[in-house]
Amino acid sequence: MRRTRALWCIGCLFALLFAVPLARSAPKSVTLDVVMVDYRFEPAHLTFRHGVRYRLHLENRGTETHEFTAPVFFATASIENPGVLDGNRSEVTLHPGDKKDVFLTPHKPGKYDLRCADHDWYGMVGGITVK
Ligand SMILES: [Cu+2]
Repeated sequence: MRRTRALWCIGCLFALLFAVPLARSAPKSVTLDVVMVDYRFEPAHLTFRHGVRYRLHLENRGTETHEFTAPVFFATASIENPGVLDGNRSEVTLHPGDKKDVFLTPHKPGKYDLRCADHDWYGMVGGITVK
């Protein structure tokens, strides 16, 4: 009986030793959702805080392909999954129904341009503020 309890305690100890560091290893992020429709961003103006890790979640609910084009903003942020970007790291392309996440940390406060490279002429523009 005593032995069973000792084994149980050792089991708990191992669970604590391994589970706690695993939970800590997934860094926290703030999720910011942007929906793209024909022909606008919702919301059109995004605000980030510098030094904070974000999950920028993009969804295209329109019937056309849209781009989240923000070259200067992306250039001043560290991006953990740069493979999601294209066009020289200037934009994220989403076909109808696509959902993509960009994990990034903005570093430089300021105001940045946001547009859809295909439909800016149609008013599909917005803005990004980093505080
Ligand atoms: Cu577009």
